[in-house]
Amino acid sequence: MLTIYSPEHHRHHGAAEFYRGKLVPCFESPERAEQILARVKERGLGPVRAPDRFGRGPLARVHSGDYLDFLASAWEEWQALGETGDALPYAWPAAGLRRDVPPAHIDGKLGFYSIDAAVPITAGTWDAVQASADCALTGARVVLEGASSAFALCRPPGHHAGARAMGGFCYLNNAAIAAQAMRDGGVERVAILDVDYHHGNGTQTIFYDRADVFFASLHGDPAVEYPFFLGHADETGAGDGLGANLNLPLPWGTSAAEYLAALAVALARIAAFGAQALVVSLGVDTFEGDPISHFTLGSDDFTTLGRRIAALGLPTLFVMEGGYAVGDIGGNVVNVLSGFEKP
Ligand code: 6XA
Ligand code: ZN
Repeated sequence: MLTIYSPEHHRHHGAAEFYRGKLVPCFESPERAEQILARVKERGLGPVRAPDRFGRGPLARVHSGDYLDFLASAWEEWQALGETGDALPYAWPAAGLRRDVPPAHIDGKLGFYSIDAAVPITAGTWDAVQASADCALTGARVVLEGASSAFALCRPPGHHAGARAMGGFCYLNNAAIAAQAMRDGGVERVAILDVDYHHGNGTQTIFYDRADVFFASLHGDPAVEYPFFLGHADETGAGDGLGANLNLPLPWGTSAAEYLAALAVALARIAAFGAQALVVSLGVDTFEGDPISHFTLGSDDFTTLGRRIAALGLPTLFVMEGGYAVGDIGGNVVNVLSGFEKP
């Protein structure tokens, strides 16, 4: 399987995120991508190539123009304040406040365009997130050209980013951008399967009222888990998209057997939808050793996960999302991908 990787990800390296009352070192680190790349090479998964450049066009198919402008200029506006650290939001237009008047000051913009404070913006963030989206778009192109699968080693991740909001380490929604590119490339029905531990709130909202992109997610129950405010089982789509959204929230402590049973439900729905191509939001923070998550999958279970996904028989693009057990992340990711290739 081809891996698409860009070293530009190093240009995004947040110092800290706000978590449980403290600024803590970012769980989402450059080392994650390097560990995955090292295991991809060591285990001979296949060739590794750099992404093509796609520019703003395919990003704007998913994200609003004002949001892209914000991301492009945020660092410069932040620097104009004379600050030396990363830009981080601290005030949000929550219930009762106005969203109809976009703020002019960068502090206001940071909150206006985010859902939380786990999104540091550094000098190289905009370049890194564009390269990350280019990895996903290159993967979509390769699959459109006939490859049976590809792995976009995206960093930063994307599934929490909505059309107009960053959040949870995510800035551009790589999986959504790739799925939209597949649609624009002529695939009539695309499914996105999100196996990250966290609900892909951004991806869900982007496609919520659409019948052409099916979204299925297995994740920690939002009653007790980030992102808390989306991802419940009764969210089934709206308008034309009614029935094209499937959430399978699972409790803390979910075992591999329970997880794989839920996966079977998601795969059956994707098959019934008649998907012609699949995008997998591949997070491995379902791992038992993950420092911020509460499922108990072992490394071998990721091979099974890959095999089960392969049984759908669809052209498949894997897009990297979360996973923070840095010593195991690469092995777990390659287990999924090699399980997919050798079912
Ligand atoms: C914010 C937690 C963000 C979760 C990131 C993640 N404190 N998403 O792994 O998939
Ligand atoms: Zn996650």
